[in-house]
Order: sequence, then structure tokens, then C-alpha cells
Amino acid sequence: MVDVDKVLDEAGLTNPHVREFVTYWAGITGADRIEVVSADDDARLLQESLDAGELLPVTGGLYYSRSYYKDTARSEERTVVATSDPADKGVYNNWKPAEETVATLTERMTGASAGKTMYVIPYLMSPPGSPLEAFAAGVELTDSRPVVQQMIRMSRVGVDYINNLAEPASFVRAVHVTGDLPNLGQGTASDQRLFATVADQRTILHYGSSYGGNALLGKIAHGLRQAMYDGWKNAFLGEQFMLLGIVDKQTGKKYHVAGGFPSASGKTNLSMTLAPDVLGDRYYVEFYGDDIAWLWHDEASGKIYAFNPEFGVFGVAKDTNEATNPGALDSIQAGSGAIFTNVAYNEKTQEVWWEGRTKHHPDDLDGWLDWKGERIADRIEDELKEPWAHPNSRFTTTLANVPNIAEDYDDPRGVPVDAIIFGGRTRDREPLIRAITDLAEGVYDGLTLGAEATFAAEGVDGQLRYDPMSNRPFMAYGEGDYARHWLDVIGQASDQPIFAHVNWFQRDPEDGHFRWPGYRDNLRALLWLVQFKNGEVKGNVTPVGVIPTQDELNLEGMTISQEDLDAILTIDVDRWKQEIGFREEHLNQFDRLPEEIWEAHRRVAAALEEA
Ligand code: OXD
Ligand code: MN
Repeated sequence: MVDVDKVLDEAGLTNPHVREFVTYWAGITGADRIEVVSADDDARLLQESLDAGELLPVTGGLYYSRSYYKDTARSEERTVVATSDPADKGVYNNWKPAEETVATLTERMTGASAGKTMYVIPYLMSPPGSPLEAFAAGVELTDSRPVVQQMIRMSRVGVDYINNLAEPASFVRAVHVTGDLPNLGQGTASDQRLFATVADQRTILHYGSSYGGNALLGKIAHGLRQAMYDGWKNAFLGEQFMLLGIVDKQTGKKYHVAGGFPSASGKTNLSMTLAPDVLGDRYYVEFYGDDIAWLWHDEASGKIYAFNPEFGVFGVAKDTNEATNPGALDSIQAGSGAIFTNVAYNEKTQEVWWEGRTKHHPDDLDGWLDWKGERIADRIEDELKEPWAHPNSRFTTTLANVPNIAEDYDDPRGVPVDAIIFGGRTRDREPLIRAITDLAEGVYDGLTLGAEATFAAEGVDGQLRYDPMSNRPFMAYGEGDYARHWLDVIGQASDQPIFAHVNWFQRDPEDGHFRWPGYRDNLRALLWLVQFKNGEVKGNVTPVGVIPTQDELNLEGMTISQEDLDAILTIDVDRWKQEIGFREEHLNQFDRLPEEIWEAHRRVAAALEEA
């Protein structure tokens, strides 16, 4: 038996509630050793992992790891939210009773860390001193050293964050046990994996993975699911949103835009975007966060404020390159300490590569291994087309490595939010941008956010896979209550953010080309939005929001055909009417959907009928 008290004493971990939690789970998981970690341990832990072969060196002082080949992404079917109130069941949250969920996980975790070290990671998911700090402290116990290295990049880690809590018992209790990965029956009827946020106990129990959101519990389980539930009870919102700032150097004004995008809709690229070169003299874009924002009403100013609770970026590597996201590439340069997971690795040159990093893969195959560690040069004919990197391969780097990180990203007061945008991936119907000035219509727009099914087989042609506010996989309670909560939180503000829906992905049905160049040019749509909010432009009023006139959109220095511009700045009324029918079915699934949302839906539907 480990002498837990001795270890905690030596680490200076004094919070009695944390000590009790660690002692309890040390007994259950049966770990051989316990180690309390802080960010200062990073270099030592990296060296230990290099020595153990868990990490491989990447040129420039960077790192490479592979996860088990059946453990490469979040598993939505195996993820549940548990509480003791059945009324918390929603359509998307996979609700389960708390008691039985805790019992199942306790059983699976019993003795499951035998022979291993259990790391104690005290962390904070907020800038220190923020008004939401009471909801941001957590302690993750994990039996995986690579998880510690990821958590050190993704959150603020150290005992001081939990020793000095105003409410010493108020921290999220997070337990991660990897399990015997080759014997968990992943994807079969006897799948042993289970990832539970026991929201009303502020406890997270994840068993059966060591990858990403399944294992870095500060990020998705706490930063999103638990935060969403805590926010419901405590008047804030925890959302899968990026957050950026736009500085107008001419007027000295600064605008902050938060936004939700379903996966593969360009959220990370947008969050790190730079101004197009021709507009660079006037505008500067600042990065705050690529994945999570917590929002609340600031009474003093009457505005909605936000911060990014994370400390790093866990970005999708695929298609990250100089054109799509130069800031991301800068943030993973030599000296950044970045960790790559499941990309391709060259064991001779210690380089990494992923699909879309360059147009073609390296010509010289010598030394290259794919994400499973298999030699590319040995591939047989049938395997040649397989990707070198896993499509969900990632880079992990701290926020401060992003070159255009905002100066005040760590400010505990957060920043005022001027606009909330939702953006899907839609090949037709959705214009470049439509501004929504009514709160209920804005929330309605978020609830009906979606992306087109990636394969025709996944859904009806032209029908979205709805992803409310881009939180479908992270929903902690019922969608109707969630809509009510959104109306209440934003509704408190006397100076509310404007809403907007954006779409960078319209295509020409004839030849399939994207009608809008995207990437840095996306800033042009956001500039129009802040001008519209300021009353500097009027736009065209349509049944689904206000869209820019062609003159209002700043197109300086870019080329776009008249036909493409016409298409992205008009509304296809027939397609919209079809969409309204799909939305009705989608919204009908939700219990207790506020009447304001139904009224918004009927208003938009009626306006389309009249159009
Ligand atoms: C996600 C992530 O899974 O950000 O959404 O990692
Ligand atoms: Mn995400």
C-alpha cells in the first residue's frame, strides 16, 4: 500500500478534501505509486517518457506519441452524463442514473491501475482570479504519464490552484483509468469503456482510453460537460466556442467575437486567423481560444463577458498548413514544446508529417512510419492510398505559443463579447453571413445549427446533422432547459451581443468550387457584422436575418466572380422552406422548449412563406 499522506505532505498538498479524494481513489484503483505533479515537472516527465519510449523526439525539442490504434477519438456512444434526477435526460446527453453509473465505474476501476503510477494533477480551467474560478478548479487522477504532459499544456497545473480555494471542497473530482486497451472490446457489444460526467456530484469517471477528450478530463469533460451543468445552476454558459478579438487600428476600438462550429467547419482556423494582407494596415486579429468559452453576464457593464478556460490548443493536424493556418504552424515550431499525436513520424530524421501539411507527402519514404508505426516503404499496392496520419491526429501546444495571442488572454475579468456567431458547413442555402438582432431568433439559430452529413448514407440529401450550439456531444442536460438558460443568461444583459450565422462553404453545383475563398478572407464577413452592429451599414433584411449588400462587404484586394457573390449574398427561399420542415422535426424532440423559441421558429417560417 502506498503511504498516500506521506506523498501528499511531501508535495505540499494541504486541501483536506482533495486529500480525502486522492486517498479514496488510490485505494480503489490500486496504483503502486502516487505522484503529485505541477507544471514545473514537465521537463522531467518528458524525459521519463522519452526514456520509456512513450514519447519519441521530434526535431526542435518537440515530441511525438502514438495512441493505441483502437483509441484515436472521443467515443460518443460510450460517453454519458449521469445525475440523480431523471428530468436531466435530454436527447443528446445519454443520461444515466448517477448511482448505478458510479457503481459500474468503481467496479471497472477497481485494481485497474495496479503496477502503475497514479498521477495527481491539480488544475484550473480559468485564468486565476476570474469570477468563475469557483467552477474551474479540479483534480485529475490519471494512470497515464502522457496524459499529464497533455494536461500541463491544456490547463494551469499546480497544487496552489487547489490548496487555496475559497471553498476548499469545491473542485471537480476527475478520475481517469486507462484500462487494458487491447482487451476492452472497443466497438463490440461487450465494450468495457465508459466515460461519465456525474454532473450533480461534480465527479468525472473515465475508463478505457488514453486519448484526447476521453482522457484529458479538464478539457471536454470539465471544461464543457461539467461547466455546462454548473453554468445551468449558476448563471453562466460553458460552450464549445472559439474566441477572437478584432482590433481596428484606425479607431482604436476592439471587438470580441465568440462562435460555435460543428467539427470540420473550420473553427480552429478561424480562431487563429490573420487579417487579409490588404487589410492588415487597419485590422489586427487576436487569438483567445480555439475550442471553449465560458460566458456570463457582467453586472457592472451590462455586457456578456467571456474567457477561454483552457491554457493550450489541442488542434486537429489534418490540413493545417501555411495557407489554412499559419498561426498554428508557428505555435508548434522548434522550442514550443509541442506534442504531436498520431501523425506520421520519420524515425531517422525525427520529422513529422500529416495529410494537408504539404500538397504531396515527402518523396523520400526512407524512415517514415505511419500513425500506427508501420513503415510506409513497406506498404503493398492496396495500402498506398491509406493516410499516413490518422484523420484525428493532433498537436498540443500552449496558448502563449500562438503568435497573435491576445495580450489580455489571461485577464481574469475576461473580455466583453460583441458578437456570437454560429457556422455550419452548408453547400447551398446558407449565405456568407446573416445577422440576427433578436435574442430568441439568435438562440433558435444556435439550436438549429448543423453541418451537412459527410456521406450521403448518413442522412437525407441537403439535411443537416443538427448540432445545437455545436454542443451536441457535450450536452449535459435537456435541450429545452438549455434553450431557456441561454435566453436567461444573455437576456440579463442590457448591452447584448449581436448573433450571426456564417457559412464559408457554399459551392457551385456545376463544378463544385467553393464560392468564397475562406480562411483569412472570412474576416471580411466579421468586419461587416461589427459595422452592422455599430449602425454603420444597413444590409438587406431577409426572412432569416440581415445580409450584407454587395457594396457593404469590403472586397478590397480579393477576386470573386459576380455569380459567386450573388449566390452567397442571397437567400434561396425554396431551400429555406424545406429547411424549416427539418427544423420543426428537430425541435419537436426537445422537452420544455421555451415558447419564445417556437415563436421565433414560426416568425421565420411565416416570413419565408411571404417572401
Ligand atoms: C473535440 C476537441 O473533441 O476539441 O471537440 O478535442
Ligand atoms: Mn472541440
